[in-house]
Amino acid sequence: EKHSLSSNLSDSPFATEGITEIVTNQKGPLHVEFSSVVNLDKLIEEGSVSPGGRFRPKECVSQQKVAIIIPFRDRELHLKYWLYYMHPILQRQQLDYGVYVIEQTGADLFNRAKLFNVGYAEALKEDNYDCFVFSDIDIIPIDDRNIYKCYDQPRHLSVAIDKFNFQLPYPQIFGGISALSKQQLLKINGFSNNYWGWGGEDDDIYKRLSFRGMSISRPDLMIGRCKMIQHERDKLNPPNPKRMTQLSHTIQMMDKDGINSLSYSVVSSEKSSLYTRISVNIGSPP
Ligand code: UDH
Repeated sequence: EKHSLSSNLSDSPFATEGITEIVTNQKGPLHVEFSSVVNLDKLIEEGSVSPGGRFRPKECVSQQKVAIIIPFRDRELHLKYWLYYMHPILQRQQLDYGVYVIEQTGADLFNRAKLFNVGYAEALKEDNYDCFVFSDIDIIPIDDRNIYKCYDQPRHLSVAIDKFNFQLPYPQIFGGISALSKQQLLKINGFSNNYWGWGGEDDDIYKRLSFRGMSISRPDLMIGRCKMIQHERDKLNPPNPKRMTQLSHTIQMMDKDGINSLSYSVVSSEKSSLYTRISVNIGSPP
């Protein structure tokens, strides 16, 4: 039996309460490691992923169309691991999905949240996605029951990372991997475009969500286990010294800083066999 069965006939794709999902393709805990170099040839030859990193299950119709958005610059090796491990997991989860790597060009400070907004806007130009998973390139779930889809409430997926001893570092944390429906994103005007450098942007997202009356949904600490690829801090992503001050103004800023103020230009867009790479100019910090 390969189909995903529901015990309840709710017509909302985000209604999860009271629904038992039986997805027998899933395996539970997985082996994931980053010590040997991975080869993507087999995955490409297999042909299950369509150009641009699109997939939809043959056995059923997925409830949601999911765009996976990855903020990116100069992490080619991490991208290989991500594709190698994630495509098989996402396929077993029977998702209808597309993978968008949003690459910041130039040598300005990195801006993770603005790249998320760009990914949202660009994915919607391509298809009518109703769920957006925002993922760092260097975090892989090690249990495939951690589903990359949207829920009634914004979802935090990377809850138990090896780097943090498989614990949640603090209850409001919303960094790493998260999933928001189009509706949830529109309620908060997307994300801030103004966090240049490392830190703060994820807490800003949490504040936006809670100011709009939403709460965080999470898998438990076993299903939510993830591994992170160890790396040094990127030169162009030093801690943002303004982040604390910025975070004290989220409530005043959120209606004018976000999807409605987003400005960028696409430098190039390329559909390769396992993902779509969109390189963008997102401007410079003030
Ligand atoms: N990212 C890039 N390129 C960059 C910076 C960030 O692609 O130059 C993306 C990537 O998807 C990454 C995400 O943004 O997963 C988050 O950035 P990060 O991995 O640098 O953030 P994290 O908090 O690490 O995971 C901070 C540096 C830790 C240094 C530890 C030194 N021992």
